[in-house]
Amino acid sequence: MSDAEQLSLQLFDIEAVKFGNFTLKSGIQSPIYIDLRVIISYPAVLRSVSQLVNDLLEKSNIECDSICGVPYTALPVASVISVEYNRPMLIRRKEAKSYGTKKMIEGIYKNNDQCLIIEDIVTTGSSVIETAQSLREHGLRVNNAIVFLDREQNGKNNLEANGITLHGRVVLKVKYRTDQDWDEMWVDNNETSLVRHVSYHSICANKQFLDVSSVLTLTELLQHLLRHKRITLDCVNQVQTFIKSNQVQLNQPNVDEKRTVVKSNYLPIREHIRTIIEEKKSNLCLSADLTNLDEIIELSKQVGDYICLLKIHCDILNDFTMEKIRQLKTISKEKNFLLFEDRKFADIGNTVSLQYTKGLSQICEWADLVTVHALPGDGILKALEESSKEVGEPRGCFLLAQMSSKGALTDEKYVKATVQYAEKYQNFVIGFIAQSRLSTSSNIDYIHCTPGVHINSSEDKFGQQYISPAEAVLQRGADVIICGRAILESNDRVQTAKLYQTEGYKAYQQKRQ
Ligand code: BMP
Repeated sequence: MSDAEQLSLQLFDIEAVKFGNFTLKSGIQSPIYIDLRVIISYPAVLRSVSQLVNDLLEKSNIECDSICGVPYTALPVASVISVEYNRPMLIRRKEAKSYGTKKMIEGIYKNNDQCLIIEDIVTTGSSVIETAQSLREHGLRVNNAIVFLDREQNGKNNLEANGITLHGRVVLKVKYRTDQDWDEMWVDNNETSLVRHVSYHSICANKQFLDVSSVLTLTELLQHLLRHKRITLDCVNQVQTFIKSNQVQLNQPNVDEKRTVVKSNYLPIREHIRTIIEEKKSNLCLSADLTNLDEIIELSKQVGDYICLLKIHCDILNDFTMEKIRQLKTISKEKNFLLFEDRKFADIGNTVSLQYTKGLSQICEWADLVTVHALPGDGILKALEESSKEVGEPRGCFLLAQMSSKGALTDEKYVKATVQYAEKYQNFVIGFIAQSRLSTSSNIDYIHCTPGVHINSSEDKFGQQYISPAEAVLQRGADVIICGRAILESNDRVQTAKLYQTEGYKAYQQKRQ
């Protein structure tokens, strides 16, 4: 007898699968009732379920850095797999905590880690879809899910209709360059010839597929039970008729909604920065105000481990090319920091949207974060947010609320209005460039970045005003310290970056206690 067969009998014996006449939550009368939650009371059964899920994982040659069980029943299954087979686990909360870090994902992960979803039963597929979306929004790659039992009630089709799941078929949303512009399309793996014309970078950014495999289908379960005379043929026919006439349809999104699913990623970028800060013990943003991109690339390799953000001004670079900026982006992913273009947008919406997406630097293509002035009114945020939806990665901005330079016109009234704009566009505005902690009316944990940080200087000749890392964090309430010349003009950039990392993070920890 196969393991799956044996387990099917056990599930029947412990009444995880029952036959008769049941009224479901929806009011529908059903000849079958499946409740896998009971398996936690039968450790041997829980172990067998977990073992079969893990066997399938190994057989399918799926590589993953972590597994994530969908609450609740799949949680213990994932826990057993984690312990028995030494696979690190993540938990996706159903709701964010209302206190502390407001984390949605518990456990340790890095940007681009591969995570496998584990689910006990798939009926509509909605929990798997939701979990995949949420994990992806946190920077994880989710390409596979293993389900213990497929109820065959249209789950697979629903998953497929949501544009993120196809059995054994890969679907890519690719961006490709035409003569004048960028365009995009969906292709699948029998159209891979098209992919040759597409930049590798874009494919990576937009790859959104999920392959779902199940250990057992309902048909197989019924056959096992019939073979071992636990149920009659009549019962099998009744259940199959019921399943056929009760196919569930999830709302099918249109193409535009599909794209929104892929890209509704803004809020997590805030959390992403917090995670990087904790993981790398660094709240240091290096302001790499150098005029040579090659030099920045080299520097980022040397100091990448000690920073959470790398800020540049792309308009001062004399060797800017998209190829080089992509190299920097790759390093940012490897070293786990975000790329921050300090563009300080300050024009009308239409113009900033062009400045953000077009021109030589195509900022939106590569900059995780940008800076924006509130001066022109909130149309600027609307324009940037809309443009940012054209890429398949999370994008966000910092609003400049206060400046570090002497004589800045950012008075109290201005700051208040800036905060109101942030609240209105809270998915895109992830925080502020500020010199103090700003009071907001929502409980969003906006990230406050403070520039003008230097241990050995108090001012430069153009009115830049400096404070120490401790003062920035503990007295002014900064989350992130922005340091430029303090590091760039030092004798040893790497050692100095480490020093600012240590000083900044020590204060950050002290502040959050
Ligand atoms: P430095 O640490 O070398 O003074 O550089 C500070 C960096 O932060 C510069 O890139 C500057 O454009 C930026 N910045 C600032 O100094 N003050 C502000 O109020 C806002 C900024 O973006």
